[in-house]
Amino acid sequence: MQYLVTGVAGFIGSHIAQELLRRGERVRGVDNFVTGTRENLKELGGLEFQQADLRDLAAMRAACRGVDYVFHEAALASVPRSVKDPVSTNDANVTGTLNLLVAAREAGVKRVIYAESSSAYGDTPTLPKREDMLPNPISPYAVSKLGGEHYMAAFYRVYGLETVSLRYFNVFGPRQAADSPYSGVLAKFISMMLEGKQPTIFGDGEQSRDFTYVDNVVQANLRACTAAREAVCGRAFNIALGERYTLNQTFAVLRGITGYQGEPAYAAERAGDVKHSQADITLATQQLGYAPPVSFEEGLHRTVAWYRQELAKSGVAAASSRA
Ligand code: UD2
Repeated sequence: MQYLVTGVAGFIGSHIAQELLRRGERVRGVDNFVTGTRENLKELGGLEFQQADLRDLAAMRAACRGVDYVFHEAALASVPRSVKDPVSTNDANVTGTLNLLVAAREAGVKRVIYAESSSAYGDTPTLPKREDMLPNPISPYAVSKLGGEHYMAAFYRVYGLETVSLRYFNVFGPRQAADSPYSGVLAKFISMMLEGKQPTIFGDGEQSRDFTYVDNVVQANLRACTAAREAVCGRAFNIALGERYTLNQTFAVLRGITGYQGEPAYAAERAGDVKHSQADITLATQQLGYAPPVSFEEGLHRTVAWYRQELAKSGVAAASSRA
């Protein structure tokens, strides 16, 4: 089998590619390095890499040639980025996804698995979120990811291209970028706390998230490839832990793991933010055989250990450049 991972130099894409390579599979990856990094590719020995942008249909045609399965992880993620620049988010996430689907269909790809987002649910009061609830996106980012999901379903219905959408809930883990204003909260908090810097909580910290360790998401993707067509294609599945933690609770747990002594700063709530998010993962459990292997705390421990190691490496590099 030949696999294609879009966004392979990004956080989640690099983890999926790494697991496929570990299993001895043939993996091609594309990335435009807008948010992905060359550093992330270093872990991916054996990867066939093409630098390409999803907005370039000809490049997507070249990427899909001879491919059996596509994991579509490339996107401009981040709610605040989309609030600031909705057009770029739409170009990458909606037009980019459409181009990929057109190319995948022409190339006779067997199945496309899509990184959808829990932001599709928006701020509806009902918890946990179930796939049969009406979507209610708030931010341009949420609209763009949901747009991609609708294209996935349409390509299955209209052209018979097999597609599966996985609605990821706040994924975290090693290699998640921590150095951008648009970084995920756990990447930011962990790296700051390890450096003794004070993190800022937007709002009162009582907002909650279903934080999901990246290995759980990798498992879901691999199962989505092999699950029965009639059970999964043209559909969307929540991929999460099925629990929720407030930012205040999470900060307290991280204080224990990182050894950070200070308190968080508090600032105004972020525009487009959802208050509470938690998944019902019954459907993915039943139809994909999804069973998240890593708990929240275990995931935090592994993630902190990774950032600690990175910090030690950069400390060594800084010391040797001074010498
Ligand atoms: C959304 C989606 C998630 C994924 C992600 C990609 C929801 C519920 N989740 O995550 O599935 O698609 O987008 O970007 O829509 N925060 C702080 N301080 C900081 C940074 C963030 O307090 O320095 C808060 C932020 O206001 C929010 C929470 O932490 O309440 C999580 O923010 P995030 O950017 O990590 O992820 P979120 O929930 O927008």
